[in-house]
Amino acid sequence: MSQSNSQSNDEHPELAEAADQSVDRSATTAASATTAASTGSSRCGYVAIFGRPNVGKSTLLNRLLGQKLAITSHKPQTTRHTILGVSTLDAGQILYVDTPGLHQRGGNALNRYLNRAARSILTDVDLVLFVIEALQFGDEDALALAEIAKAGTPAIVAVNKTDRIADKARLLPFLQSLSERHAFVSMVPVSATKGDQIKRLEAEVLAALPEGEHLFPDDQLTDRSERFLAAELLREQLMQRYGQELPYRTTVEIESFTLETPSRKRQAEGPRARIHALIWVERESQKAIIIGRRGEALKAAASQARLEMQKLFGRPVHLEVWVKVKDSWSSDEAALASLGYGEY
Ligand SMILES: Nc1nc2c(ncn2[C@@H]2O[C@H](COP(=O)(O)OP(=O)(O)OP(=O)(O)O)[C@@H](O)[C@H]2O)c(=O)[nH]1
Ligand SMILES: [Mg+2]
Repeated sequence: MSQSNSQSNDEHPELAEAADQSVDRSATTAASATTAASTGSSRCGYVAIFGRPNVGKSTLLNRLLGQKLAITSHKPQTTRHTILGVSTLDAGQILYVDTPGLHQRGGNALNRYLNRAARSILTDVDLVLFVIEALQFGDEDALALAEIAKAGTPAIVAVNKTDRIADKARLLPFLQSLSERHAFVSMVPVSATKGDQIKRLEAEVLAALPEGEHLFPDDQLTDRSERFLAAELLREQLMQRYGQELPYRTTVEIESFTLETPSRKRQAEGPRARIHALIWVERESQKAIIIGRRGEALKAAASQARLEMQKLFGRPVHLEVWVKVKDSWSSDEAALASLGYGEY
């Protein structure tokens, strides 16, 4: 199934290479990179955003960055790959690493991979931003906290989704019980969707980082390539649009990503990204659902993904999407590796 049938143009390998570079803020619209304080008081460090699935880690990352980078959905286990988000501030640089939610369902190779990816980061960072939901602390939260304690890395807890709590006084005993569970550096109730208390959280995070100069250029947003982000933005549409189980049986691979020289008429828009994406499913029946009646479901998903890509990359995008069946890709380690789920 294809959104359009035009041919790929590989005439400009140098542009294709550029598409593999990490994304910088100058290419985005909502960017607000501020100047660095190069005086001695600058702080810089890595912060893992960690917690059980669905607590709002990726939403919080996007809010802290002031723009959408990580994909989000109401379904657990949306994030499958760690992603770096660089926040450049006057007083330093915060290097956030969003992680897949830590979960109890051990299960198949993909589930094991997700837990390994999340856990392995904890000892490599300066600080953990532990995310939980307001007034909720269940077994999976306890599991995540035990991992933090084991790693011995200092942690700040962000108590998210406070917009759902009408009577904020109820948070006080909850915060008290949290402080008895672990010696957190600080505890900050926030709402990632509303933006409440985000500046306070940012200040607490910055204050907990070591002194140091910026590690990334001030205009850089992430270490991930446009190619990677394109796959993620298409996968986000699958997570958001299709029924409960189906998205977990799919993954996305970018078959080719090239930048085309614009025609003279469109010179001002800059190079256009031409992207061929494959959606892998495990059965023919799943393929039929993804495509939908007369291709309408896939067309809607692809066109929304294309708009999101244009926004993040700051350039025009031409997207073609195909759906293919690859038997049991999510339970086979070799198939996972071939789809970019590397070893940890
Ligand atoms: N009401 C409310 N909902 C929120 C808030 N933050 C996130 N959400 C919602 O919670 C759901 C999960 O958000 P994500 O950011 O994808 O959660 P996550 O922790 O990254 O999930 P995984 O990647 O699966 O581990 C989405 O439907 C968000 O819109 C918040 O502050 N308030
Ligand atoms: Mg996430």
